[in-house]
Amino acid sequence: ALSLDKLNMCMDAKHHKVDPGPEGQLYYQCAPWRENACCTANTSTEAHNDNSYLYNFNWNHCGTLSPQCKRHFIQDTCFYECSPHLGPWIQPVEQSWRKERILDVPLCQEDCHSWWEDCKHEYTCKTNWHKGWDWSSGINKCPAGSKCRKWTQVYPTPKSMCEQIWSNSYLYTTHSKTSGRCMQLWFDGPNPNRKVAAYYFNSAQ
Ligand code: FOL
Repeated sequence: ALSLDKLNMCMDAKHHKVDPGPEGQLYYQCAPWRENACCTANTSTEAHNDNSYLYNFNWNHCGTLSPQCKRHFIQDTCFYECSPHLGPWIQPVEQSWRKERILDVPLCQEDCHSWWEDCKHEYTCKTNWHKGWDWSSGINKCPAGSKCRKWTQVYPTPKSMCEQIWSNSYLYTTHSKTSGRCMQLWFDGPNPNRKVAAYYFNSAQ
């Protein structure tokens, strides 16, 4: 949709609603977005499923992720699909599956660090999870020549993981969740990210 409100809009991507609005039935980890969301209830439920229809994406491409690690991928999916306050970081992109993406969303340090800490004993075969998979079976598998390696070998630091895993959707920051200067994947209560988006939008004007 033509959006004049950069602080309350949905990106033009695969599953996003045209405009944000209330969604009373958002599932489990996506529930914090229920008052104003870019995701539907169905998308929020699917965000919790392995190999969900959203992208047929297989998180377990190098063995089953621990529940402690997987919850961060679910939260990332909720944030990506549901957030109505990503306007300052939405960019046009020429991809078959979406017309817009997010670039360099400043992520709170605690959320990046806890994600990496909870996943650091897992394995993966790729640094960028957006590109270069073998999709011949319908779900992504490691392409020929990409061996499963320890998470810490692929991502030596939290910053490397948060920035590289989704093609720089996120920018690593040292801002804390109380600063108002970074976006939070994990919150309860009213969405704290609107004020953060307003801060960055206004400082860019
Ligand atoms: N989370 C965040 N924070 N940012 C994102 O951009 C994001 N994107 C996804 C999920 N969570 C996200 C979507 N993930 C493919 C792979 C992963 C994916 C969506 C699509 C895929 O089809 N990759 C193909 C290339 C497709 C193309 O670019 O045309 C491949 O080569 O593996």
